[in-house]
Amino acid sequence: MSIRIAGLTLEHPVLNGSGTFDAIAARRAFGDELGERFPFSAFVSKTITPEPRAGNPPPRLFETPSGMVNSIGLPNKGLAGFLDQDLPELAELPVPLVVSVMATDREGFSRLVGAVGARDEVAAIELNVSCPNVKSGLIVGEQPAETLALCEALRPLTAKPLIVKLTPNTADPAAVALAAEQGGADAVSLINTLRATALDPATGEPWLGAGSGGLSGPAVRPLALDQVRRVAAEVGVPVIGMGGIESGADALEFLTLGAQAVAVGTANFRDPGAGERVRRELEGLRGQAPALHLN
Ligand code: RRO
Repeated sequence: MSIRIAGLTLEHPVLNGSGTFDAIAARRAFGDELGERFPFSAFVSKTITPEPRAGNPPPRLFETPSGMVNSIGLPNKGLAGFLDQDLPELAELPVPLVVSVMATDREGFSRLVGAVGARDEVAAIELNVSCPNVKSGLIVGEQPAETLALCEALRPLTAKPLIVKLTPNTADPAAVALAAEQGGADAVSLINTLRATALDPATGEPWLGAGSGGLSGPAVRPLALDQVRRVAAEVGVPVIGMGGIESGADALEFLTLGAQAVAVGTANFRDPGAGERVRRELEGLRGQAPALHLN
């Protein structure tokens, strides 16, 4: 049974977290098979910026108990490169396309939303106001007033649904979510990664080339669940919940606490079939028990 979220019709509630599944590489590897059995009900792109970026210096990943710290730093082709090279390929996916965008100022965000929102191939735009790995990446999403002002500025630029990706690195995520809703967001998604540091055990120096990064994976799931619960209790717009989901049972917990959809992120790196498995397991569990909402 399909669901409607923020103007999107989704065949099931499992999406991918931005930047955790390379659909273009997967298409090359799996060909038509991927088209026939795409694991997610919508595809969320890796975040793009107005200009190309090389990303952060290596190393960019550190494995932790039950998690991972990343400091990728938003490598991407920039707006023009994305529209020319990636969009035609992503448009062939059999599910709605959500393009994630981020800029360091309002003008950059406006350029992105104007250009991406003008493309028929794009179903919705996710505003990434929560990247921990670039200077200024978190300034907007940590503060309700900044989030409100950004959403109010961008809302008139497109009729496409706007999803605001929230950070857990803030005292009151529900206040930021409410600000996004007030500014015209159609949905919120959370959580992005938790600001984190890892040291090289051999030297005691920072392991990551950029010095610090963002923690994801099962280690963050209880915190993500709590933030989703708090946000879903406050906002009227749909909530897309994520943070360490590895199974259908994990996904069901987010739905139980008020999320309308979920995203699989870090699990995709270890198992490209994780999304498909989570969806299957979730379907099985939902067949067994009545829906329960505890927010
Ligand atoms: O590219 C990254 O380093 C990155 C991004 Br844009 C983000 O939103 N969250 C994250 O953990 N890493």
